[in-house]
Amino acid sequence: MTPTITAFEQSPDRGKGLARDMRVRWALEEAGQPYNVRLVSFGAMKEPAHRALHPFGQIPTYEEGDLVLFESAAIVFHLAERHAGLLPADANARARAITWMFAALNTVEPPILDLQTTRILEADKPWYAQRLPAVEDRIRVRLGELSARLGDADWLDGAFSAGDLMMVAVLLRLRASGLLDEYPNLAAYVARGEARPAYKRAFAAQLAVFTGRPPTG
Ligand code: GTB
Repeated sequence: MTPTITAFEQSPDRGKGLARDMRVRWALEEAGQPYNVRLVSFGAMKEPAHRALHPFGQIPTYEEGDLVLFESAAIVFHLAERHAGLLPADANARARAITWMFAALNTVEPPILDLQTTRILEADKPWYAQRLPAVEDRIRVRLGELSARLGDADWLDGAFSAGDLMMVAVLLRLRASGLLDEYPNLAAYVARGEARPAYKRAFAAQLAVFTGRPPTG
C-alpha cells in the first residue's frame, strides 16, 4: 500500500528542504518507496481532521493503511525498520545507527533550534545582542565534538544510515548561519548527504510544491 505523508501547502522556507517532511521524503527515496503527499494549510493543520492524525497539529504525518504516525524521526525509523538501505543488518551496527538518530535529535538539534527561536522571536528584545553569541557558542561546542568524531570519515559509523540522514537534516538548518563552514569536515559531510540521489529527488519533489512546476531532478 502506498503511504501518504503530509507537507506544508506553503512552506515558509519556499521549498528549500528545511521543513520536516523532507526527512521523511528522503527516507522514502532511500528506501525506494513510492508515496503520496497531501498538502495542508496552516489553518487545516489545527482542524480536528488533521489533529486526529497529529495531536500537535503539525506536519509531517504518515498514513499507511490502518497505521498513522507523526514525528519525523519515528516515521524515518518505521521506514528504516521495514525497508533495506537505512539501517545495517548487523544488530550492534543497527543499534549504533539508531543512537546517531537520537544524538541528532536530542543532542545536536536543541541548540540549533534555540538559535532559530532566538533569531525569529527575540530579535527585537533588548537582550538579543548579548544572548546571540552564547547561543551560537553552544552550537559550536556540539559541532566541534561532532567534527572530532566524524574526522575524515564519510559517514558517522560505516555506511550511510538513518543516523546520517537525521544528522544531515539537522545540520542543514545551520546553513544560513555560516556556523557549519567553521567545520569543513561537517560542511563536506552535509554536502555528501545533499549529493545523494535520494536526497536530490526528495528535495526536487518538495521544491516543486512551492514552484508549482513538476520536479526536475
Ligand atoms: N518533532 C516534530 C517532528 O519532528 O515531526 C516537529 C514537527 C514540526 O515542527 N512541524 C512543523 C509544523 O508543522 C514543520 S517542520 N509547524 C506548524 C505548526 O506548528 O503550526 C519545522 C519547520 C518549519 C519551517 C521551516 N522553515 O521554513 O525553514 C523549517 C522547519
